Amino acid sequence: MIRKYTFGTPLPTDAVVMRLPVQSGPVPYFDVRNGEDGSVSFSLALHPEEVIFGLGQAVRGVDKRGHRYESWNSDVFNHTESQPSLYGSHNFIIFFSPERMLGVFLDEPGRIIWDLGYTRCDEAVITSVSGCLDLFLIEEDSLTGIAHAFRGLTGRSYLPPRWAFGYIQSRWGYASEQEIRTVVSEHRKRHIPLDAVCLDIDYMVDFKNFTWKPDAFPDLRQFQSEMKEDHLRLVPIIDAGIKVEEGYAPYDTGKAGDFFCKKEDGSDFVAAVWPGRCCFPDFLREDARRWFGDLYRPLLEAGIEGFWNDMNEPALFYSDEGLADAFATADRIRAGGVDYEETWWLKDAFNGMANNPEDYRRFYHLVGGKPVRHDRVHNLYGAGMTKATAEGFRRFSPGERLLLFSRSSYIGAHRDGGIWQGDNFSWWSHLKMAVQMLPGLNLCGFLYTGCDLGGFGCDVTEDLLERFLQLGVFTPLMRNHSALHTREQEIYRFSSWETMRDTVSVRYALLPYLYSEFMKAALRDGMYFRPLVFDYPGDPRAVHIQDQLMLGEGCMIAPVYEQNAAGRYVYLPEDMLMIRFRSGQDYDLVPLEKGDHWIPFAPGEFPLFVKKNRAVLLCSGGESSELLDDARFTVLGQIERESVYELYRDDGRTAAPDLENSLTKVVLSPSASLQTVRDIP
Ligand code: MIG
Repeated sequence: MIRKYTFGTPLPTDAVVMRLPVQSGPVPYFDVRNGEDGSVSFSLALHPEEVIFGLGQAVRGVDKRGHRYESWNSDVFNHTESQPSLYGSHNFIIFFSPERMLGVFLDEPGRIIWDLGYTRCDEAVITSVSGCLDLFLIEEDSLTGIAHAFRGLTGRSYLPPRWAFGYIQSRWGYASEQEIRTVVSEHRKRHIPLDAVCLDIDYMVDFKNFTWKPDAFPDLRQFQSEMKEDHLRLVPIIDAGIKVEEGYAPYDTGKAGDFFCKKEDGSDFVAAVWPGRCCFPDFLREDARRWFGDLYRPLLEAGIEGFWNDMNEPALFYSDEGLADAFATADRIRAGGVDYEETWWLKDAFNGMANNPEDYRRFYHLVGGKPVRHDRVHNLYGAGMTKATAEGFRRFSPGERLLLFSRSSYIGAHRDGGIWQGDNFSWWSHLKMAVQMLPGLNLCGFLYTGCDLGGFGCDVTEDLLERFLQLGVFTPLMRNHSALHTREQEIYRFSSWETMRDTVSVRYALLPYLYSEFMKAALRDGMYFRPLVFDYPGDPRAVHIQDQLMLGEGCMIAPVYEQNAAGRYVYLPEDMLMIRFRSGQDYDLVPLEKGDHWIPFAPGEFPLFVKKNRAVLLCSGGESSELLDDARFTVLGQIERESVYELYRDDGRTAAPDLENSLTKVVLSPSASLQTVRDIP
């Protein structure tokens, strides 16, 4: 059951696809308080055993209780435990205690504060700063039921093409066709599977969107078509800002259509990002989205089938006004004399220029023809860009799925694209963080996601990359990405590249199976990754497990995320079969009993656990997703009673998949052996 309550005059967000009557009368569960500042807060006493799931892209554990978060899309290059916000606003949580099971969604694009047992450990207080919102309360008789109902409310998750489940190599700094050919050949000659290479901002002319360097990429269409013959795709980046430069078509056409965000005086808002001074498309306007979406055309016509959208919080290095303010502060200090305290102000004046809250109050969007100040709708900006891109894709190739993943997002954008988890570091703690963020993202509809494997910032070590890859084997987006000036982290750079290659080979052996699990989850409004308690609601141990996740219908993962760990503890909520992988062909099959186990995992080893009477399907592998044989499988499982596995297969690209007709029922018969080879035509 979903109930809707409205406070103030909420602005449209397009998050919800279901029409519901607005309830009158008091909101159950919560004490509602109107703040003197115009805010509205909802408070609720927490049961001692209550856990809180959700919030999507946020730091800390699977259970969000015990901290204060803010929904305020931010370009934060340092995901410490104290970060209140990351790049997306995913305002959905589930309260779960012996006494209650309640889903809560706040549909409001301004700032939301989530005090989840922070100020008082026994109370949750959720505040909409604007005082406006649609509040949705979801009650079902299971956690999965709530998750499913929420997806019904907000719509089906984005479906990427099947090749997007292949291994993707990326790095900020790849500057030419030549460099990319080298990256590819270094993979191919070692038989490290690879499906795509990302182009970061270095492919553009002066970081200008929709341009590419003529010397470095003389014939992009030809290059992409050669790559495609080798079953590879190029995935270029697009940033939110459009460089202010007359004669540059995206600027000229944007200006002609008046599609940029405006200041109060009606002039275009300008702030610097990578290309220098930029204007910002008003993605909240349909006509601006149409214009922007069509800008992808030349790249699509060159054969590009995937993009990543960046800097769309939007990230701002500084505005004209912000820079002027900083200089004014510097001049004032110089005139007044510098002492130790002034040097702090001086530093703050310049360090505080990026993503400055002042700047988000300097510009306006047109919503229904009326100007709305940016900070009122801040959290929608990235979602608007995703929408513009997806709409453009649909106009260009209506029948096909293209790859799109964005940095910034809001619920609703999960229908149009995936997201990556943002600028993590090459830290062991960030490997754990990536694991813990996944179920929240799935709960909020973002199924196609993954972190920068190896870590984006800082220098990776071999063992860390290997353990990151072991997680990446299971995340729908499996991308190795790193920042300029950090240690190069392509697999082939390392002495243990063979081990890493074997790890990637597990992904390819599992690819048809993981794709099948993903597609069923997406098409049935389910979750691909879940906290354990979603499957074992009555198990008091399962509810507190923070570092293992259920995957698909029948599996569980338990990544190793500590340096030099020779293994780890794993809690099995029921008897399971452990597949301890070394490669797609090399693994141990170990039936284990419900309970706690310490299990050794040598550096190149990692597990997948399978419930009884469920199966995992391995294909014979290959170096590209397009070269896998998905008609012949090794079926792994502990089958004690006749069961059925539904294998989802389609052409991997149709925009309108037909679930029922894409399923093959694989009958699993009771058997003493844990693996059988099956032809599944
Ligand atoms: O300010 O395009 O999160 O993945 O490599 C940094 C360069 C801009 C941030 C993205 C990252 C990307 C980088 N970008």
